Amino acid sequence: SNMYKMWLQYREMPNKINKETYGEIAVIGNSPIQESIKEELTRAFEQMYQWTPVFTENLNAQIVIAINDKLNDLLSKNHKDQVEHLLDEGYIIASENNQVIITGKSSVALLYGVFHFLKDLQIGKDIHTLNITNQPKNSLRMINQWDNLDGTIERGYSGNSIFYENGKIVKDKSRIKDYARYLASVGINAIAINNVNVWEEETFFITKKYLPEIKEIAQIFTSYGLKTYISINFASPIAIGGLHTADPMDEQVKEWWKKCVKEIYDYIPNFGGFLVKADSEHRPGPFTYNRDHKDGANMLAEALAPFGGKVIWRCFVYNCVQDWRDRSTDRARAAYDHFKPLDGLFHENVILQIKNGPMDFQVREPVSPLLGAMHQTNQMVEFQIAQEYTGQQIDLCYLIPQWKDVLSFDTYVKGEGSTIEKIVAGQIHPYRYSGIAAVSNIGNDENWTGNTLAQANLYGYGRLIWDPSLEAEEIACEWIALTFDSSKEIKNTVSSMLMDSLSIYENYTAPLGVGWMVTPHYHYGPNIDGYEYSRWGTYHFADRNGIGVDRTQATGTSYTSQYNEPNASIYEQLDTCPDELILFFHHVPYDYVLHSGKTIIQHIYDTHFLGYKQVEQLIKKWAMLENVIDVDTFRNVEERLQLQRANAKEWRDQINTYFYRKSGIPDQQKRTIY
Ligand code: BDP
Repeated sequence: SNMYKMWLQYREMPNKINKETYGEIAVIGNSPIQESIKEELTRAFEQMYQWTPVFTENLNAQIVIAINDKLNDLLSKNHKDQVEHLLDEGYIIASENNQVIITGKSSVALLYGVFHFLKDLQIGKDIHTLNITNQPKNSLRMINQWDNLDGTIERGYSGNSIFYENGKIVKDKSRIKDYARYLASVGINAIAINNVNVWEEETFFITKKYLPEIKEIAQIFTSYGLKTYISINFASPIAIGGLHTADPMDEQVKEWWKKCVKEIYDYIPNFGGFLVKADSEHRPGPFTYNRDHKDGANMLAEALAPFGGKVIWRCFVYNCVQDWRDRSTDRARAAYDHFKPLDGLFHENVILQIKNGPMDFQVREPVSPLLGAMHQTNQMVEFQIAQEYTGQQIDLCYLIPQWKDVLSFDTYVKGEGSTIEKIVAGQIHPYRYSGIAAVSNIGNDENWTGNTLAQANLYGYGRLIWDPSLEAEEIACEWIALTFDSSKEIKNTVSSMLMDSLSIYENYTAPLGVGWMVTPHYHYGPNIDGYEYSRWGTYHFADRNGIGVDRTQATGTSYTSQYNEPNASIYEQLDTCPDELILFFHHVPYDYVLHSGKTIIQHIYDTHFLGYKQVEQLIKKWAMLENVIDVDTFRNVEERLQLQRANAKEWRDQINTYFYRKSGIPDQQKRTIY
């Protein structure tokens, strides 16, 4: 169905480009990437124009796709200079003497150029007037699959894995190939193919038992410009190597990893490297041996370095068995406390992967203070496209605005203007490698993402990390135009739904940055005290007098001191702390008055009544599209919106009644609170 094709619909175009003129396309070179280019052009032209292009090596063709040094003198001086200045992945699309020339310095640049070209044709641009120069702002643009070999997906909300089923790697890899196409079309260039939690059998991924098949997967991704990474089990030397220790300083352990890595590269010569979750949520790591994270990461880095491989080491390290009675442990502090002291001690092929916030992908969190705090250690930020805490691809929640907020946050680590965007692009500190990673939201549902509108998050992720200066709305409109068509009605309605969705979700869920209040383990739907007395370190501390976590230096956990000035003081002081984060940083009475002029309690009531109403409005808006959008998509979203409504109602009623009972303060507007 249409939903399967996501944003590569290649709908039939009314304004055909004709076969007589454009029927022959020159694609120079025959690497696997050039083969992908030909396949994609064939698919697109057959569907959009109903004819099949013929491929040639003749540079006189009307469309020429070739690396710049294969172009002879086709390019004007001006364009030649432009290409010279491009990064390896950058491309230009030039209209010269009635020819369309797509070029760059590498095959993958051509692939990106071709996807851009096809996108422009699909949205109706005139083929004669294309003149584009484009290149990515971030060098590592990565996707993390949290897929397990048994076919389940950790935090997967759209069916099962497209990579694995019943303890095996899938035989038919055609869907993996389609996934590679989608990812490449938005510029993703790296993928970790298994869950960061590496259970028993997945530990063997780095051995002969699985490498022949992983090699096949890697080849598919290679032909679309993506490097393959594997998540590893830090205790592998014990679990599968027959050693009695996984101590990173042990010579035998080091040797074991070197051999292991060598074997991987025998199978996969352009293997990306390892993604590692160590000493995190009960996963093994260097702490067991009284070593620290640099010891663990560097040991792996040494094994990978001779082959150009990288270690992506996650910083999601915290005490997950802490006690709410012990106010000296604050989960928010953990990543910075663990890693900041190690700055400068990691090898240059190690990159630290840091979640965007200090907690865990909540609808609202401050930006992690660790980002940018390490001047001599490569860093990348981690987002979550899968909506674990933001509606699980049932509720509508377009996340690009949230990520834009993160990227534009000014850390002041090197004075004003030290934004996250510049830090992860390697413009503030001289990082050797850096970039952005995110947890994928796809599964084997027909439409890939459960809620079809959640496709916008995957599309938007790729577009945003390629070029963080794009606006969230611009990305939404682009996605809509490609996925549906360019009718004004669809565009206006769907883009307004997407653009409003994050704040709607925030309105009916946990208030003012406090986070959580979700059903334990599943993380969907409200359970206000679900985690309150548990050991995961995720508390709201609501009592009869007030709510929020005191993270100030003056009276709290001192988390605020992990920020540079002026941020530290802004968060520390009640009167400057932004409303939307007040409960993340402060414990305040219910009648505390926000900058908005409302008390905390009235804000809670108002946003929760409003959030539910807004979901009803989403339903009405969507209903207007019944006759203009394809039936499958229409029903899919309609169904999800009904579930969202039920969810919003649960949240509204539970939150409002809970805080009414705790505070004893009635709603000024006298609405019914159950
Ligand atoms: C949390 C998830 C958990 C992941 C963990 C992680 O609840 O399933 O394993 O993050 O990122 O968000 O490692």
